Amino acid sequence: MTDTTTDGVLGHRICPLCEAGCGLEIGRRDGRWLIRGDRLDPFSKGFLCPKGTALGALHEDPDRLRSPVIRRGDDPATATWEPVGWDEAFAEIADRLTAVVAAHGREALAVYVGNPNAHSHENAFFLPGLIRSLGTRHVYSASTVDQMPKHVSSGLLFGDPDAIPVPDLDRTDLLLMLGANPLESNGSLCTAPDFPGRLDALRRRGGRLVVVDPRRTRTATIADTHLAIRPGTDAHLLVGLAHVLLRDDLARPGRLAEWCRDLDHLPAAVAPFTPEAVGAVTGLGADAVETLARDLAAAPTAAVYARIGAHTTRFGSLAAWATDVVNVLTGNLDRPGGAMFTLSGHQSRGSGAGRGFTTGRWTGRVGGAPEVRGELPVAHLAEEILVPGPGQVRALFTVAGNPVLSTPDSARLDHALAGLDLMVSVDPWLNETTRRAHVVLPPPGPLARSHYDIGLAGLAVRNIAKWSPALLPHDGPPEWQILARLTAVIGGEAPDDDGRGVAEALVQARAQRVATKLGLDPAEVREAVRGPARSPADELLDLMLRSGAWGDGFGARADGLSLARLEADHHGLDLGPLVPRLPEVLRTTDGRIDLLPAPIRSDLDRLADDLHRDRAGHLVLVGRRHLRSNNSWLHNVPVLVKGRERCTLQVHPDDATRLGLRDGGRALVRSAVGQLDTPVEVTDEIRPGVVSLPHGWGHDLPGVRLRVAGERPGVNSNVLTDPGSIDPLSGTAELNGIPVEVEAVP
Ligand SMILES: Nc1nc2c(c(=O)[nH]1)N[C@H]1C(S)=C(S)[C@@H](COP(=O)(O)OP(=O)(O)OC[C@H]3O[C@@H](n4cnc5c(=O)[nH]c(N)nc54)[C@H](O)[C@@H]3O)O[C@H]1N2
Ligand SMILES: Nc1nc2c(c(=O)[nH]1)N[C@H]1C(S)=C(S)[C@@H](COP(=O)(O)OP(=O)(O)OC[C@H]3O[C@@H](n4cnc5c(=O)[nH]c(N)nc54)[C@H](O)[C@@H]3O)O[C@H]1N2
Ligand code: SF4
Ligand SMILES: [Mo]
Repeated sequence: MTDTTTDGVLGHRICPLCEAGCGLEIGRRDGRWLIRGDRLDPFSKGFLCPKGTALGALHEDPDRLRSPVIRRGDDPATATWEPVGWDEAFAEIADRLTAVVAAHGREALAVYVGNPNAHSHENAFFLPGLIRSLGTRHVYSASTVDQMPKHVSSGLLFGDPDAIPVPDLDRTDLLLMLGANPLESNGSLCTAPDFPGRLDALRRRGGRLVVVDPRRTRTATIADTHLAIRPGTDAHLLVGLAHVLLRDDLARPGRLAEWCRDLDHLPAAVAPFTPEAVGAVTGLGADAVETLARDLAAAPTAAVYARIGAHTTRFGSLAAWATDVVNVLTGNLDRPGGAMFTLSGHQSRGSGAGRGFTTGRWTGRVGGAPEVRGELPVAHLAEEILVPGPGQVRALFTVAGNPVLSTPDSARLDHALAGLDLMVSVDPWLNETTRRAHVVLPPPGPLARSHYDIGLAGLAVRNIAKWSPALLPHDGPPEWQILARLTAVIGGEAPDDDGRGVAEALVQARAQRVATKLGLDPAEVREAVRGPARSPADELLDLMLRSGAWGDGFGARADGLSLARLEADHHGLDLGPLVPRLPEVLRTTDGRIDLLPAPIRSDLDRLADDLHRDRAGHLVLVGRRHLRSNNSWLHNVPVLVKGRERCTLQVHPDDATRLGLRDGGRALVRSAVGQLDTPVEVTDEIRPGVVSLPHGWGHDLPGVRLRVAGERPGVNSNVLTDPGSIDPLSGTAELNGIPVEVEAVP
């Protein structure tokens, strides 16, 4: 660990903020942070964005909590926060938890885990145990306001919800991108540092980019074709593309055919989705649909890629499914230049078959939504807290989440949180959500933890392995230990239990599995990953690396991968371009791709009905992202919020004229569940009939301790999202395409 008072390079750190995971070189000069892209990172090659350069400021944010706090007082406006020691914080949690469980049982406990967990191997390893220890079905996460439709589609198609094909950006000839704006977001479910540079390279080598987005985004501006689709109709469009490919005998699945079940039933299933019907509902016209299908069929290689705008809609799972069906029909699934399965350093090859994927093993108490991957829709959390009866939520644990800004009908959720008997938040800030907690447990800042992107390296456009060490020391416990201590307390251990027993049990259990897989002695495997200053999270990572597809197999392959190799080289390793993985990657029971799984088949009827729904006259709301934001939690860093107001309602000039709105004026936006008063930005970058607000704003709730964010709070767009409108297969909320009414505020 390093001294921050002298000038020079402190070391290298993988940026934990977005999915790109850029390598950063972090140093000090004249008492200031100097953060550059790491040119020796073989994957990000020196790229970074303004958020990465602000990592030092984020770490030093004076509002970031340095010790646990306990809330004294119920009204957030007047409550005070008492800094306490860790033992005292856990004692408070244990007392309240004992009371809740005694009175209401474990079904009254709930957990919500947010987005930054996906960027932490500590949390990835320790959260499952914490969730198990709760012994509840009330498990919620940001996945049901995000990528759950893709897990469902991959689960149904390939038998593995984590087998998500990524577009082979660096080799494709045609990229069809729907509902994504990587020039702001840097990509999602497609780990690709310098996404902009990779798109530029695609075009320079003669490839084409087609962007489908109701807004002329920065990404749309560099595209060859921009199709300004009507929100919520990507599934219709994609199924329409499948229709044309099949109708005109353009489908060339090639070697994929032998692995696919139900290829011959597809034409009937997609029959209603004629170019005429789809052209009308999407607003793109039949010719655009026909042309796009032909272009996909004609391209030497092509990849269809869909994200937030296509997934967080009422037909999110169908859109996710149809994406890969088109990739199959054009023969592009699992081939270079198409959509491929990553095999990064920590991943293992499969056996080609498995237990398959099911949902609905239980259903939600209110709303009746099916369980998906052990989770219920976060859109239903407020009602689960508010509606009395057996199983009513009385205690909530949040880990790295801000659902009061990020999930539907958030004003109601905020109100619901106020009535809990216990709320514990593992979070570094007192924000809109954590201000409702009784106890807040802060993890170390971003520069004081080691990093390996377990989830996101597995979605990279090259096979990679990158680990970076903690650069700065930290006074309190690391986050793995906070989670382990919570697990222990929830499991009935004494509040001063240090969590090391929980951690050791995890390491031993994994060592046992690895030993069984490799035919080794469990005790020797466990000892082999021990390091003098290694955390249990890093030991668990080493177990994965050494037993994975690239691993040294604990001595079996001299040049194989281990954490020691990554510890010796903080720039990371490039393991080469993606390689075909069929059929090994499949985990369906019969080892085939299930092209028309039953849940999809019946949901297609709902989609067909929607082709003819009357949409006239309705304004709809969509979201957007900005390069300098990261969901709700970077608005307290001065360099990231300076400049023009960003939380504005974008309106097309035609709509503005009709509604009497003017640029810089204000509008009242109403949905089925809420209303907002927001500044207006008139711009022809948006499709007529569509308005857009970014999410993650609204920092002016009483009791929020974010001094910089509070100066320009913006409004919370999720006050408008309707928890009653979800994608039924995945439980994912409709965040895009929400019907609204807009009027001028005089
Ligand atoms: N309307 C609308 N709503 C959306 C979206 C949209 O496009 N439109 N997008 C959705 C998407 S894709 C997502 S992922 C969700 C995000 O939803 P959430 O995950 O609920 O929200 P975030 O804003 O990411 O909040 C992250 C929280 O983690 C805390 N945090 C930061 N670093 C750490 C850490 O190292 N450890 C811990 N324990 N905590 C940390 C922050 O202080 C913050 O409280 O929002 C969703 N909501
Ligand atoms: N700078 C920055 N980067 C981020 C984040 C951030 O908040 N800020 N968040 C991170 C997270 S958690 C995620 S999940 C990713 C998300 O990354 P992306 O998926 O790229 O998300 P967005 O940038 O919101 O782009 C979604 C686009 O969908 C469009 N859209 C809205 N409705 C529809 C529709 O019905 N159909 C179609 N085709 N398009 C539609 C919107 O206009 C918008 O341009 O970004 C990550 N990176
Ligand atoms: S693109 Fe993402 S990972 Fe790279 S520096 Fe910016 S925030 Fe960090
Ligand atoms: Mo996300």
